[in-house]
Amino acid sequence: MASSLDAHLGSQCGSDPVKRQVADTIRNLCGAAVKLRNKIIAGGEGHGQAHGATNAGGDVQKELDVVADRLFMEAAEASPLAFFGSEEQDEAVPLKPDASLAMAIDPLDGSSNIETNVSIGTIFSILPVDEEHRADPSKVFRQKGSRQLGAGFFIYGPQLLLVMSMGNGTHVFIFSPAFGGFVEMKTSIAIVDKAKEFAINASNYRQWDQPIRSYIDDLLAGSEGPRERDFNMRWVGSLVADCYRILLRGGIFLYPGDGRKGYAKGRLRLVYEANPIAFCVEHAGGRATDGTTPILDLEPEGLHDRTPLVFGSKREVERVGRYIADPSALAERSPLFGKRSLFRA
Ligand code: AFP
Repeated sequence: MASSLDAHLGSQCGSDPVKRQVADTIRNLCGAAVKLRNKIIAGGEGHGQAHGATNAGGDVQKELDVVADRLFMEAAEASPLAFFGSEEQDEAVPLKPDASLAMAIDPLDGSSNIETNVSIGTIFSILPVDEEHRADPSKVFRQKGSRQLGAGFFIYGPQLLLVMSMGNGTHVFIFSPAFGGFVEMKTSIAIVDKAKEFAINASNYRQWDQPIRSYIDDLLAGSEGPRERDFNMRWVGSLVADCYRILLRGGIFLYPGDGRKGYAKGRLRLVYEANPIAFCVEHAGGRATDGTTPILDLEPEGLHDRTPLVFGSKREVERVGRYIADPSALAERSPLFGKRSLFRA
């Protein structure tokens, strides 16, 4: 019989008091996720409608964004957290002054997909709080992702799933109404090294820098191009769903910076999107970078900082880094590259 999330969390913590607090926080998040899932299943005309406000990042808030933010804020208030930072709120909210954890969250990722009944999710990142953060709270969410103590995401899709890591493998749990909680579905996921699929919003092609265009051109050229094999493309447009697919069957996801106003560092948020995704991907043996630098090594400038994001199968992510860092070396490497320009106009 599959073991419960509770048993798994217990095995991850031992007698470590901080890990126990991380586990308690994740338990509370699960309660909020089940409530949100029930609201999504119940439907409602208004869920996908604009709420009439924009969030800190300038995105139009949907009714369900606001519901999700309230549910996860309540879960945060019940948890051993000193600070709560949400995509839907301008500033970090102080909670229990003496607590030793902080949490950043995207309460509803993929909200532009709500009315189309496509998978959506919640992404969370749990960080330590030290004396320096109490002295200057503006530093709490400027910690590198490598300092995360736990991170993961829920997917509200055909199944309610939790993908999470506390730094010891990446694991998947499914909500079982019959059991009344989450049970283990996959332990210690290992992302395959060789990618067959790529995910990118190709409508931005003309806005990308040349190395990204060249990389995608070479994937599209398939067996007739320098890669000498065909690739498939999948793009859900919900980061959680694209990430879960890549965890299960490999591939690469790219949201690079582009030439649109405000998109120099892409669309995705470092603290509550890229960092937790990178934590789960790296602990599953994959890679996550901003093109060249590991995501988990980046120092956020603030809660709502953006970053280009490339993640997935290790070899493929590293290859993108070579296109960016030294395209001339790639042009010399393959005889096929020699016959054609790497940077086509
Ligand atoms: P929304 O939550 O506003 O729908 O944004 C979803 C998201 O942050 C992420 O889940 C997708 O990968 C990405 O945006 C898609 O953005 P574009 O459709 O603008 O390329």
